[in-house]
Amino acid sequence: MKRTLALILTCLTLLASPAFAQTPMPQTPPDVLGPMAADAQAIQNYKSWLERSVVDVYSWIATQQTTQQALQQQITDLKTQMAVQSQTIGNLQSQMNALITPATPPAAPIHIEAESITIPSVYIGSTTDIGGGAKITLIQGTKYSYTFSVASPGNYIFSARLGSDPATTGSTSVHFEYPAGTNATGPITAAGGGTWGTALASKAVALPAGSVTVVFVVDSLAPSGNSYLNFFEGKLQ
Ligand SMILES: [Ca+2]
Repeated sequence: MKRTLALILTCLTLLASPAFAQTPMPQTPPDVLGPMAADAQAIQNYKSWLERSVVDVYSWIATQQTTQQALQQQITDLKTQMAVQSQTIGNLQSQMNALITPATPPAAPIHIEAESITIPSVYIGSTTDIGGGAKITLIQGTKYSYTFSVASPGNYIFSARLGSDPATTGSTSVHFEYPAGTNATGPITAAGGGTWGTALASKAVALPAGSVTVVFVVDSLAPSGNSYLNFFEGKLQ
């Protein structure tokens, strides 16, 4: 407190001194901040611009994130649709394949040439019937035994390719036994008169896969000439 009072007295004494009274007082204080005002305003403007820019950048980022999420959702939806479409195409392809390609190809028919027999001894002659090759001359009451391999088991309809001399009349009747001793087909009949024809059995024969022996039996022959067998076949039902 004493020091403050002493400072005040010193100042009053100085103001009252003749030297101080002779010193002219400046009318206005020097403007030391004026030249910096423009720079300060420029800095303030720059700061405001930076702040707006930061806000704009954040807003742009938020917009981009929203757009990215929407695009991501669209991609997910498209993938789901593609999976459904792919499944549909797969199903249609399977249906088309099933229509184009049978699940199981039809079994090849059994085809046995008559002249391939070894027992009993038969008379073999050439023929101009389909397939060319040879035929055997049939003898009434004879049983011709054929052993062959069956690839596909099932019920087979047998047929016999029968022919005769032109002078024959009436008809020829045969049947197949399987197993031996059992009439498996019923009568198979062909007309005489010199023509060749394929006579079908009316009853199917159940054959297993593997080696089987079928007996061809001549029940009756057309009179007045020879009758022949070119081949016989079995077709899977
Ligand atoms: Ca033949």
